[in-house]
Amino acid sequence: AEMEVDLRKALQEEQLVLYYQPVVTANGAITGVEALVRWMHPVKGMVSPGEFIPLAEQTGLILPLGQWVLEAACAQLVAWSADPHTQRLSVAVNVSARQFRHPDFSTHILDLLRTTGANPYRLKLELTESLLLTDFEEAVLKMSELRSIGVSFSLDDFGTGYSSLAYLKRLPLDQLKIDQSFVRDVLTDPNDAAIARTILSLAKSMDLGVVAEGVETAGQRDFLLAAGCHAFQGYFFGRPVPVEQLQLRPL
Ligand code: G
Ligand code: G
Ligand code: MN
Ligand code: NA
Repeated sequence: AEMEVDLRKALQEEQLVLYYQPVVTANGAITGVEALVRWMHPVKGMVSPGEFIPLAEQTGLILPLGQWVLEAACAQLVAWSADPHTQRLSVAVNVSARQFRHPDFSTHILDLLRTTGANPYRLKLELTESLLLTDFEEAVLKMSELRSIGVSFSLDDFGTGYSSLAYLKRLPLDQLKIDQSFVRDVLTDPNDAAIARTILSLAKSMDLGVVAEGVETAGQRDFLLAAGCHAFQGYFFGRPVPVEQLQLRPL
């Protein structure tokens, strides 16, 4: 309860910050970023979203919090649009279940894009399998509406949920994100290697993009590249950092 009061205050007093983790090609050139929210608590220091997102979901604070994240991400897109070196960067935003299920979710995003002037083609929304499986038809409608104006969708933590291929086929998705739990031991665990290859071939046959998450070594990158992966995210390429610390030029 104390943390709930604190989080409410954090929203009012602008204690939240967006960190950005680069999404890169095999040679390390940045193509976009994933926005990852951080709470700069006046006493506790930096609090991880793993700690406060679940609380925000329970209390409903995820609605204003999620809106704040989307606003900040759109403002960043607008800032980047002025410079030829950065104007093609995309920003991926994690969307929580309660946020996505809100009846006005699509309307809020449309309004936000209109008022900020952010390019919808640069905004990617990350959804999880479990979020999509409840109210499947409703989810498809919302996604289609936003996709028709250029917003794209990624399925986050892919492989850890329960979605069947029949569902996957019907979702208006652009991209799968291979969960980091399969990447971690991809060089030593034959099962993880098989899962990574399967996701890549599935994505190819369904004409979906793929980002491998949690890439920490050149060896993992090389394996995934040989298996047909062309987009990567992970500490090997860059940790989540404040925008001023992003390395925006190709490595
Ligand atoms: O950023 P890590 O850096 O610790 O993120 C931990 C978890 O918090 C991840 O599952 C990530 O998807 C989630 N997360 C990070 N930022 C956001 C956000 O802005 N909104 C939501 N809903 N989840 C987020
Ligand atoms: O659930 P989602 O995939 O949105 O969350 C991504 C999480 O993974 C964040 O907490 C982020 O900080 C973390 N992360 C990003 N790159 C790496 C990595 O290379 N290794 C590990 N262990 N975690 C990572
Ligand atoms: Mn994510
Ligand atoms: Na993920």
